[in-house]
Amino acid sequence: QQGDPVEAPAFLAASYACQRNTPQPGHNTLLTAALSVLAESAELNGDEGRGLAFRRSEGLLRSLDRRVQGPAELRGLPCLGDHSRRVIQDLLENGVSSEVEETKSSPRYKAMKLLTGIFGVGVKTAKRWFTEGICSLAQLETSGHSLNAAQQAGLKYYTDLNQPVSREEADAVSVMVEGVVHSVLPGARVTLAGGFRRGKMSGHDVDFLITHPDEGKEEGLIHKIIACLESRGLLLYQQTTRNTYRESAKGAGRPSSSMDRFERCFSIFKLTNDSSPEDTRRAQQDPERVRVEADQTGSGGRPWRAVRVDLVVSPISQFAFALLGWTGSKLFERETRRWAVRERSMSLSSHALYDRNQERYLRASSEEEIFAHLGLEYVSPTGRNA
Ligand code: DGT
Ligand code: MG
Repeated sequence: QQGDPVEAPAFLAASYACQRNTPQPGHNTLLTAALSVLAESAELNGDEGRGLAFRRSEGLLRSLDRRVQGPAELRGLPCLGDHSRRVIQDLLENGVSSEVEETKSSPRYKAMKLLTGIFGVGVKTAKRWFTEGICSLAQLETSGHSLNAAQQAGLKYYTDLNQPVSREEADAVSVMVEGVVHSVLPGARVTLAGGFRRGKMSGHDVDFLITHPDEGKEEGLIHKIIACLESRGLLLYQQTTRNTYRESAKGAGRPSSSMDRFERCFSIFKLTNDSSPEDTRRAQQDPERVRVEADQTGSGGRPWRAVRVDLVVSPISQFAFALLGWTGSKLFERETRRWAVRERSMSLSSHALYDRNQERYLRASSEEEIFAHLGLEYVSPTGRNA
């Protein structure tokens, strides 16, 4: 019943996810789905360390190029802690893990998942509500809590936003975003990032990076994009943040301290049901048609759905770092930054790479150059599904 021990190839012995190629969806989806539940449960409890341990185990199993059939095959593999190994063994021997099943059916896990599934609600807020006995959307609505604008939109479009975005829908949104960006700044470049750049067939949102080959031209661009999207009736919600990133003489500081500093817009798009990429392209040439369709907001059988979209604007000089940082996966990003600090004494962010030994920033105009600076073999986006 137990398979032969596998002679682990060198890349499998690698303990950082950024040293491995991790295609999608992997050969061990039963195991990775189970570990993902335990990771999520720990994260929802605010136990980051425990969550990360399960995520690392999950990432390692995702990278294996064959299906694990017995515990003996796990010998010599890094990243698998005792707890993860016990769960895997259970799954391999019984086809199910009682711990995972109990977690999935626990009222706390179910309520926390539901509440954090509301756009704009983080773990802290959900925890507070759960402690007050709120376990459903109906209870939240009658609780008398005042919700901020993001949470109100999250509640209003809850069903849509918890329905995965398909590849085709992402392509339709891409055409919309490209049309708008090019109309407000010719020559600007729009790049699909996030899970879709990694080749995923569905996602929880659509992530875009926007830049212009002439440094400085991108300043203030997000506001023009938003104004144009709004005039075409394509936005249901948006919140914009300014670019607050500045290089400091002391370097990038802590690896995570310079995140989130780009001009950025968290938004909810109104995507019409017939928005195939081709239709959307045609509609771009006739914005009035899109506006009229988008106005048909009847609640019964409405001809559109809400889709979460993140727009991030980067100066061209930081673009390679932004692209690496916004392509993910989250574990791949975390591991790349951990590798940089621990193995190279460098600070990596979505803006820059700082070499602490040389006390200087290392420039890069492509992801390949960043991997080279870090002394890592290049991993293509489709291999970053850790
Ligand atoms: P999804 O959307 O659930 O299918 O999966 P992803 O991988 O697209 O995840 P998402 O959209 O949450 O984030 C995409 C990548 O962007 C993620 O791997 C890391 C990065 N990212 C997300 N949020 C932030 C942020 O607030 N700051 C920075 N710097 N990066 C972020
Ligand atoms: Mg995404």
